[in-house]
Amino acid sequence: MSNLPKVAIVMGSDSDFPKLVPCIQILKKFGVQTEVRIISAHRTPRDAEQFASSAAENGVGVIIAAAGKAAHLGGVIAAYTTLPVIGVPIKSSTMDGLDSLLSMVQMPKGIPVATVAIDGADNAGILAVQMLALGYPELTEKLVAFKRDMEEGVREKDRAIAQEVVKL
Ligand code: RP5
Repeated sequence: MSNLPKVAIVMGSDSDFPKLVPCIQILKKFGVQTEVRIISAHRTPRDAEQFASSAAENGVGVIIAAAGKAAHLGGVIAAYTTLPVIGVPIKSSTMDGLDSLLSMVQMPKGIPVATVAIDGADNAGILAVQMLALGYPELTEKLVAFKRDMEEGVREKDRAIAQEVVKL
């Protein structure tokens, strides 16, 4: 999968990083290369423009943008690229992340940001793999195996809970 595009993970602040670890782990599990950056839409807006407008030519296939509070990072990045942008609203100290969620999900028409759940970094990683898989069948095979493992995990829990109920 040497020519597989990278997934860029951009966060507004280093304080967002712990929430993004599951996303990086998922992408690694699928063998997808990542580029992880801290770029702020309001503190380093020129870097946001520079990064987004050159991402495609730098081998990026999907961009994941994570930010909290007035979370316009995904929207600003999406304005400067035709690559798909997935937004991860980060739960900040106030409003439980609803502020971040609405800032991302309520993008005006023309500039979509495919927003996952508040702190839903793992789903952002899976969605990015699904997007790349459209052009890379080897990723589809891995996604099929991933879903099969998940199914097996739930069935195992189903069997285990039946044992617990018997003991009641
Ligand atoms: C946003 O503001 C960042 O994405 C972060 O979630 C939030 C707080 O940033 P810091 O004040 O911790 O740098 O831009």
